[in-house]
Amino acid sequence: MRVEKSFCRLCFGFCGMDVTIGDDGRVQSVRGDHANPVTQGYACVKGLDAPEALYGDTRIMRPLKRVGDKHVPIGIEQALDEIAAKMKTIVAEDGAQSLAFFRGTGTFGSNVAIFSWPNLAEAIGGQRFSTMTIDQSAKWVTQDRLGTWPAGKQPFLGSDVYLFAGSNPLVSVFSWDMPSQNPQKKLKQARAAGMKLIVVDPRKTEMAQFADIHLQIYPGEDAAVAAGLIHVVLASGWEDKAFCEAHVAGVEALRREVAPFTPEVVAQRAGIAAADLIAAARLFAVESRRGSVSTGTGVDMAAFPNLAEHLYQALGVICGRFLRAGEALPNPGVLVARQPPHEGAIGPARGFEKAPRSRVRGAVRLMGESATPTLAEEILTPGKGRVRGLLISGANPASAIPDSRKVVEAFRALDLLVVVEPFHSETTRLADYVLPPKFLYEHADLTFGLEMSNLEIPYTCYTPPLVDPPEGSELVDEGYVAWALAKRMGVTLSYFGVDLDMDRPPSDDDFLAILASRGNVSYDEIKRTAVGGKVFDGLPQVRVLPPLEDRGRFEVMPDDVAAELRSFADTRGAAPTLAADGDFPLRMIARRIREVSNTSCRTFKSARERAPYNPICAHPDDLARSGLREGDECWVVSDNGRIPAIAKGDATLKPGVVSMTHGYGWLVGEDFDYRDKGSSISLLISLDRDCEQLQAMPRMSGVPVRIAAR
Ligand SMILES: Nc1nc2c(c(=O)[nH]1)N[C@H]1C(S)=C(S)[C@@H](COP(=O)(O)OP(=O)(O)OC[C@H]3O[C@@H](n4cnc5c(=O)[nH]c(N)nc54)[C@H](O)[C@@H]3O)O[C@H]1N2
Ligand SMILES: Nc1nc2c(c(=O)[nH]1)N[C@H]1C(S)=C(S)[C@@H](COP(=O)(O)OP(=O)(O)OC[C@H]3O[C@@H](n4cnc5c(=O)[nH]c(N)nc54)[C@H](O)[C@@H]3O)O[C@H]1N2
Ligand code: SF4
Ligand SMILES: [Mo]
Repeated sequence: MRVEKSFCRLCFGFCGMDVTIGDDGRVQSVRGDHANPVTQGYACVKGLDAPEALYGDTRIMRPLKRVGDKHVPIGIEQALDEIAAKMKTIVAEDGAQSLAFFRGTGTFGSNVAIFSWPNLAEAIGGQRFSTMTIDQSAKWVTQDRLGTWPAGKQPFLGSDVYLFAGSNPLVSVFSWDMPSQNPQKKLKQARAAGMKLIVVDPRKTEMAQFADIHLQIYPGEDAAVAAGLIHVVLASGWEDKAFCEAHVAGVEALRREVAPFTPEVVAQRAGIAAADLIAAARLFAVESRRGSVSTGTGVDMAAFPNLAEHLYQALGVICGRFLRAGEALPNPGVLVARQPPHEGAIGPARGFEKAPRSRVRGAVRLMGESATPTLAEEILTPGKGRVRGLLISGANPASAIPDSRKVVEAFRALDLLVVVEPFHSETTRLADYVLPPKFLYEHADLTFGLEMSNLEIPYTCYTPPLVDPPEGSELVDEGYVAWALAKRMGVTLSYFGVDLDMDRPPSDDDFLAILASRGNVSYDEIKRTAVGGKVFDGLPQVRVLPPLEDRGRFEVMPDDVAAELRSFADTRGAAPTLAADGDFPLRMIARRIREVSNTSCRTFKSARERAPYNPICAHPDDLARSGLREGDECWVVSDNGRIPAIAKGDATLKPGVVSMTHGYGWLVGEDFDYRDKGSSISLLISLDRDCEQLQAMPRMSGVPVRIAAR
């Protein structure tokens, strides 16, 4: 028996782990590594269930091929030959755009997978899809319309205020702005150092428990809240005038357009007190000097996501909450050496206006990606460019994309469905080929993802592979799959701009060496010194340079955003809708829980014991109004379908708002026992109605529903 250091990759937390390996070469147990400098012993139930994840009976151990309605084992090279032959036929008949490559959150567990899959798509000329466009695509739209600041926002560490809207890092262990490794500890430290916290969320979440001001709004009213905050700031003269003068265009248009959003109007729409909105604006803009706005999925999944996201970020902009010339970046970068940026904005690129639109619904492409909400239609709509082949890595879109009835129908209509996936899932059930990868402690990796998001210190962690794949298995290296398909298609796979040698199969180590080659520390040194995690304190600081003469400007109120704000102002808002006793008087929001990650980890022992199904949570008064008691079996009904559930009272929810965890259920059309598998809230959401115009993002939060006795 031996104990080795590594890190968990089941979510973005990348918690440092002590892994106990038995004499049989299998992982016996894991526990949080207290010596890890950033995660300091933190680990959740999913991560601690690693032996179950690796050796449980839902893991796939050999490549599979569909024959009739059964999956049978197939050798990997044979599978790759057959897949490539089919891909070639599709390309020859209909062009490369008829092949789609989909990347999901599972690839966050492998740097090789997350970057090689889109590169395979690029090399072949296929369409790229990912979960970003059913998650936080509004962030990409906002960058494109507002502009960016290369030096970054004022970092979380050292700030005296932060506003979090629709983000609950204490459970999701994810934030774009707050270091979310061991999130409770990070938050408590910041609070102890004097940080004030404003939380905008329909539920009194784990995060809201720490808030100085909690704006408990109706879902879908973020645009009103953000417009109202801006209104108060501008009306009171609390904006950073020098910053606006130097770096912002459109402040007067912004002032004019948010004028209707007085505190009283916002209070009425969002169901909050006007005084709380004013207090939040004051706390953010004048009582604090440093700190910014951070949004999560709550904002970007509700109605008007592009508008809401734009306005929240614009609030940070008019208050000038960015790093300025002379200030040091929080992290000079270990795996990527940061170059000193100039103070100043890069004006809106509006790339989505230039990229060719999708042939269905005219949806825009963002960052070169097609919009996932249109994937089913791309498959089902006849014509040139129809998607006929779908190659998926680390995703379970048959369950995770809303309106799964339509998605499953589309997947059944494909000529080729390939899934790279360690576990049986709704999507593998439909696949022609399933290629199971090495997973978790079976492969080497780096904590690169942290450096790209919210890590504010020069930390990195390397793990070698700790255990061999289980005996008798045939598991693939994810990079090898991408390389081997590229080779068979006669194209060159690249990785971070480096063309791979197409005569010699690359190892994971080759990929990781390329990844680390742009860093401040050599890959060899990282491998030698950063097992278990290391903070590279000695790296020289990178400071922001003075502004350039011809710098760009943020655009806080371009015409299209103004038009959206006006049409938003015309909507009745959630509050009147809730008051009216319509068919669907309640608004459903998502609810992440520690036991599962989207559709993943449901089958682990921890989830089966602690959260085998997903109850519908409602304020006790709403339960009573629906004629239900705690534990009653019921239906949750929307205009798109109905699903079984069990009622659970929860006073942390705003009355009128209900919540249910996504990712549960089983393949559409199959019988299942709700108490054993839960049910899928995807079925309640429409891909056709209530979508954001540009990128077809469906309304996934604030979904109108009712609860009815069963
Ligand atoms: N345990 C676990 N961890 C996860 C995941 C998981 O499923 N389980 N998923 C991972 C993924 S893919 C992602 S993208 C991240 C997401 O990470 P987060 O964005 O932090 O996701 P949530 O924890 O769902 O927090 C969203 C919050 O938005 C609130 N909300 C809902 N509707 C609205 C609204 O209209 N307005 C506002 N202001 N708030 C609203 C919800 O009540 C909730 O508290 O988490 C990741 N981490
Ligand atoms: N109604 C509703 N729907 C939602 C959401 C919501 O809040 N409400 N959240 C949405 C969000 S934010 C997202 S990001 C999507 C997520 O959509 P998906 O990414 O499709 O869902 P996951 O369950 O995260 O799927 C990850 C898959 O990767 C597999 N996997 C794990 N590790 C590895 C690995 O190392 N390699 C490979 N190849 N595979 C691996 C897992 O077994 C799992 O099947 O769901 C979205 N769906
Ligand atoms: S799943 Fe849990 S243990 Fe693993 S990285 Fe995420 S928070 Fe950490
Ligand atoms: Mo996500």
